[in-house]
Amino acid sequence: TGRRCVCPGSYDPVTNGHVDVVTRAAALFDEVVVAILHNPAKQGAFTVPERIGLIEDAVGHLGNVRVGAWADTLVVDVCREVGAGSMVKGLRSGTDYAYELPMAHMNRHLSGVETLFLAADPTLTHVSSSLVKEVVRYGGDVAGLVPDAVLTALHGRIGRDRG
Ligand code: COD
Repeated sequence: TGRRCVCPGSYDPVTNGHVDVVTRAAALFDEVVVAILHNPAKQGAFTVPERIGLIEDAVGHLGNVRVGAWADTLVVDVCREVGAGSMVKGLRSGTDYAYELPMAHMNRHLSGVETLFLAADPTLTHVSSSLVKEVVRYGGDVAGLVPDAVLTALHGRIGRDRG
């Protein structure tokens, strides 16, 4: 086997910020499981199969990354199922930290799983799935912030031409 971690998230859709975290996690661990989970606070723009396809397209070249989705499941149960002792997440700001810290404590309380935080790439700290969707919805350009396939998918799904 080997050292394995989980990179959990909504990935609706995957951005270059996610790709950066997964790529760096793949350099630190023998295997990375990208886990698409349900965030009860968020309504999805892309279906789970669409999200899986877009992530695989973006990180498939990394030989030690696989992608899965779980419904109605705790992230700690995903970690147990795939045999990961830790999860890796990105931190963009103090707001991320405030959101992530109680989850890290709760997940460690529940199962002992550790949460490791990678400082976001400073060129990508403004990138989030929700902001990217909002910008595209109103005709803005997010090239360079998401993989090319995501750009195409976003335009097909929610984009409009500038009037
Ligand atoms: N740069 C670096 N990191 C980034 C960037 C960026 N530009 N953008 C996002 N990230 C990081 C985020 O900080 C996060 O760590 C990760 O990428 C995923 O981000 P999102 O937005 O896709 O995912 P979230 O925050 O909606 O994911 C929340 C979970 C689905 C992980 C959470 O709700 C969860 O664990 N749900 C399962 C149920 C559960 O176990 N609940 C109890 C938790 S205690």
